[in-house]
Amino acid sequence: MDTVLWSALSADEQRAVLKRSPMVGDVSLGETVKDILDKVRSRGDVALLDFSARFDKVEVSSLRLDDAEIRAACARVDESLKAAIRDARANIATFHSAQKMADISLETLPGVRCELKSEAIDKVGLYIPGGSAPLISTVLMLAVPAELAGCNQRVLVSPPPIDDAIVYAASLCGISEIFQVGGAQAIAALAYGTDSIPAVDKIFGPGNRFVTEAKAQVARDSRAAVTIDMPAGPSEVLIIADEFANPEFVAADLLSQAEHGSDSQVILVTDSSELAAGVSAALSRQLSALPRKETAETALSSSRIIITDNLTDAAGVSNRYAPEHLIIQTQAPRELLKYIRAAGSVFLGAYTPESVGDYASGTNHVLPTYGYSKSVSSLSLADFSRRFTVQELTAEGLSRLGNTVMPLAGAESLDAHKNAVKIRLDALNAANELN
Ligand code: HSO
Ligand code: ZN
Repeated sequence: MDTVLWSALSADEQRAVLKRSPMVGDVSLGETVKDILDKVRSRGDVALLDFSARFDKVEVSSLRLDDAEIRAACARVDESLKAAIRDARANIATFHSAQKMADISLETLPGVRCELKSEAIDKVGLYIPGGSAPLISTVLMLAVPAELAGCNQRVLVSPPPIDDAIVYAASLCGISEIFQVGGAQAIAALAYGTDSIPAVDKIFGPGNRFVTEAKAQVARDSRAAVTIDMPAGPSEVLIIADEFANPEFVAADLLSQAEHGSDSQVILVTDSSELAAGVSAALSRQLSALPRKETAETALSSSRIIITDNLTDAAGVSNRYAPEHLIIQTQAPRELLKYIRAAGSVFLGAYTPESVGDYASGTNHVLPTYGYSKSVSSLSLADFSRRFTVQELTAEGLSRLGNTVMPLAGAESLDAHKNAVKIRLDALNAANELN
């Protein structure tokens, strides 16, 4: 990892150090994905089976897993893994069920009632990546809040051959509609529907650049009327550490992020050059023992260590970068927390590795990347519901509010708006005069 002295950098160099590689794909990615979406829209299930054979090199006879297949998959999962999945699920459920928001109902004026309500999104699609690391934990992060929010139809898609533990985790969360299809074609199926896969209202979950591009394209397509959870880029961690941090712990955390993918973003910000040197040494030692050494090594080669004059500056660097995960391993981590303005999820202290949040502490691991943590929140129960408002006025309420609405409508030259109030107030006055 390159080491740079923050205060010695020019403004341009500081910008360059915190720059991410471009997220959106090139023109050809956009066109390839558009072509896949069009084919699924016109040819449905046939296109899905073709794409699975071509891209995943798997011939599936049926897209949907039937009950017997689900039972058989669950039976193949090791008991100790099942217990860990159940334990993680319990913690995630505890934290997410506490996120239920109370409805609001109040009068802004006598006779003017306003309400804020929230209802579950009816149909949700959950995308679970497959490949070299089948993300069992992502099933829990999506399916637990979807179930708690009360989403009626929860459809899970994952590339074939679908991992047994993914099927177990999904079943544990009450999901029975499991389809073995992945990539951009799976996103197309969720957006437009096919004979076997239902169209959903919102699509959740991480994926490779084809999946990410497909989510972006269907979200822009009014024919689909589907929304997505959040924009997604490669996974990231930024660690702020001081001289009191254990360099072995810091190195282990950097590597746990780096092993996700060769494009993973890993940054260490510290006010201690001794700690920086210690982490560099620990990194090479720990790296050599990792099975995913090559992936991690590539990610580390474009990562950096930034030395700042003090910890407040370190927090400033972190805020500019706006990481997905922020780990603070300093003597007083909570002290720094108050300076943090942008981070998807924060991990405080020596005994809080990112891994706990990735799997089982209870927080959600679907988080904003690519600097979006400045304004996008970590996934929560609220993302599985829609909020809407209700209002109801009595005649008295309208009489009071009319003198506020009518001048505003008049000033906007929207006479029909004004008249919708006036016609009622006139009717009320006429009725009052009769009495
Ligand atoms: N760090 C990933 C989540 C994950 N890690 C899943 C392990 N499994 C993105 O937050
Ligand atoms: Zn992870």
